[in-house]
Amino acid sequence: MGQLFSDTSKNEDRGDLESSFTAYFRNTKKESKIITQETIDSIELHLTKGNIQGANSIIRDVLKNIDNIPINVAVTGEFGVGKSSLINALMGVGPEDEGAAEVGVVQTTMRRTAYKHPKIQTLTLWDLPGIGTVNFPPKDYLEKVKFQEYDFFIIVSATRFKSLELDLAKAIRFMKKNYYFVRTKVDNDLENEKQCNPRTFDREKAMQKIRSICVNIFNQNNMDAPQIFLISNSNLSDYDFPVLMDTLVKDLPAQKRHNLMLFLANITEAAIERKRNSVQQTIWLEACKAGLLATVPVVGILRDDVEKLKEKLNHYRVLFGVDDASLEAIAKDSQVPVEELKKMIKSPYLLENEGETLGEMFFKYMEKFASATGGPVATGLYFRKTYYLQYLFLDTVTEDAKVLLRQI
Ligand SMILES: Nc1nc2c(ncn2[C@@H]2O[C@H](COP(=O)(O)OP(=O)(O)O)[C@@H](O)[C@H]2O)c(=O)[nH]1
Ligand SMILES: [Mg+2]
Repeated sequence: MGQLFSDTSKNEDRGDLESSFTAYFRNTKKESKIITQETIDSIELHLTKGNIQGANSIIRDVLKNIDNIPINVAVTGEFGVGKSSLINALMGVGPEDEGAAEVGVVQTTMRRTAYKHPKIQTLTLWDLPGIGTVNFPPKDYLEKVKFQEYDFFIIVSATRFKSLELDLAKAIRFMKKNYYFVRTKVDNDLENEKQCNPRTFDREKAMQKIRSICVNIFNQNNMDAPQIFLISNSNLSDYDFPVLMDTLVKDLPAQKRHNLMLFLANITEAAIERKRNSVQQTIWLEACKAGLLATVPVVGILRDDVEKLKEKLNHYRVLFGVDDASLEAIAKDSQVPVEELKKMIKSPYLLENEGETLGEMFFKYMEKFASATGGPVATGLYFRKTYYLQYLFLDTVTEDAKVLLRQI
């Protein structure tokens, strides 16, 4: 079970909102926090001083910004290196899905092309023509592609990186932006290696060989080799694609992480967990915001809440790829009928349990929660039931996404 509240055994959480808040974010890993340390500090300071309005208004702004903050990613490389495939992989869409980048087509335009994530409109991936294609010096190239608009660059190659691409990286760093080197099609390299040396083939050694070829280019150009991500767009969970996703999230400023985490594909259990952790922080912040302003505990679940809860559940199902449209797509790809897929998971039926009201569901969940944490949780902290239920929904879609990942 995930950790909605702080771990009470550590005694940091004295049950009041201030210590619960402090403990919750202290127990959240630095690289997965979705708000900056300065923001956490200032909320804590307001709470220490009893300035409820101040704390509340910061949390309200944080929540508003988190959903609206844009992220722009530049993907650059020559034709045929796998840029379009990588863009689709990052968005978690198949090449034939709506909004996907077309794979295997020669770009006829020298202009950049924008791909918007189908579920997260604030996220844009930009397909840029390779620097070798346009043959501009790095500085001019960066100006032409509007470098200042991107959060970071991904420089893609399917063979060796070229000197011009290394110079481009230097220029990007000079402009105080981040870049990542991605070497695609390692599946092909490994396959070739295997065919050439069927008896002595060693996967680790073959990977190491590709890595050192890449690193040598940097050394020859008097540059420290950065981390190079060896990936296959045809097999994302193998090789370095999951490490690439982790690194992108870790390096982004905290306030942008939430959107990036939501958008990254569910290709490993760790990625799904990270998504859960991120959404959980937003539920927690929303609960704190509501808790700060509440004067009287709301014991029941209002009719209004039920509609909002349904919306939340549907939203989480979309985010975790277990909504009806995603199930249809998975069914098509995996040749498993939708009805069979639905039998494996719980979220489609969560609010359809005959005879069980949300109130009953809440009590059952609270019992489970209390027994898992060994006692009453955050006693002084006032949370409305709806937040516990959102947490239950989040748990359910997380589990569903993992079940589907294991099945297909
Ligand atoms: N085996 C293999 N093929 C790939 C990989 N990435 C892309 N391709 C193939 O390489 C060709 C060009 O890919 P595309 O994404 O269109 O490259 P772009 O021109 O850089 O956008 C297509 O036929 C892809 O299917 C990969 O990692 N492994
Ligand atoms: Mg392309």
